Amino acid sequence: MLRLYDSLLSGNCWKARILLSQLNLEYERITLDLVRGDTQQPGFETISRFARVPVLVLEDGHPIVESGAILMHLAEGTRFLPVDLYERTEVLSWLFFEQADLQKAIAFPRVYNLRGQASQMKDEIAYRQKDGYGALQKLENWLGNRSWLVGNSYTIADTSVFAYVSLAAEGGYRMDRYPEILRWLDNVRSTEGWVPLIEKETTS
Ligand SMILES: N[C@@H](CCC(=O)N[C@@H](CS)C(=O)NCC(=O)O)C(=O)O
Repeated sequence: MLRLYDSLLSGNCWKARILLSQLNLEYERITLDLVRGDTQQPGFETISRFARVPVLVLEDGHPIVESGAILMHLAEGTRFLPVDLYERTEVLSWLFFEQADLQKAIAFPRVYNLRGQASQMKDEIAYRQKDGYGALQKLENWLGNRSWLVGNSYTIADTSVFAYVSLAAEGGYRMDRYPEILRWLDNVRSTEGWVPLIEKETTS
């Protein structure tokens, strides 16, 4: 069975869980505690060479690190990754843009807020947000009247960019500035098999 090493609040790990759910794939979930330092434990680097989550371990034992690589691997041959070379390349463009321009710009302020370090880290937060607002405006402009980032259907470009952008308010970002982004976030939330960051326990 597939095995996913993740952590509870990580947007990068959430991307993998959304796609695994949308593909209806069963997997074993091992949730690490980052604050306790689980990724730094001896031996974990044999699973994750970068000592980070997410890691997807395939049925043959090969580990895949980096959320974008996990999405690419899982989406191959499915409707979530186009066959057309130009559209596949466009998907990659969004995966790279997300990592370079959006992910840290949102994740760092969010982590400082969640850990109650906002006032201590206010200069760092302002620096990150300056970059983040620039990237969000580019995303807003692109979305214009589009429903999806690439072509006419939902792809892993949307999954990838969705995760942190949907968490940006937790990083102190004023998301009411971006009506097109808010509309597109709802589109992604409406896709079949989408799962929230934290799945509530069901009571029956
Ligand atoms: N570029 C990586 C980033 C992964 C990453 O930053 N993971 C964080 C959690 S979101 C982590 O594991 N940090 C290690 C730690 O805090 O100990 C990806 O997209 O998978």
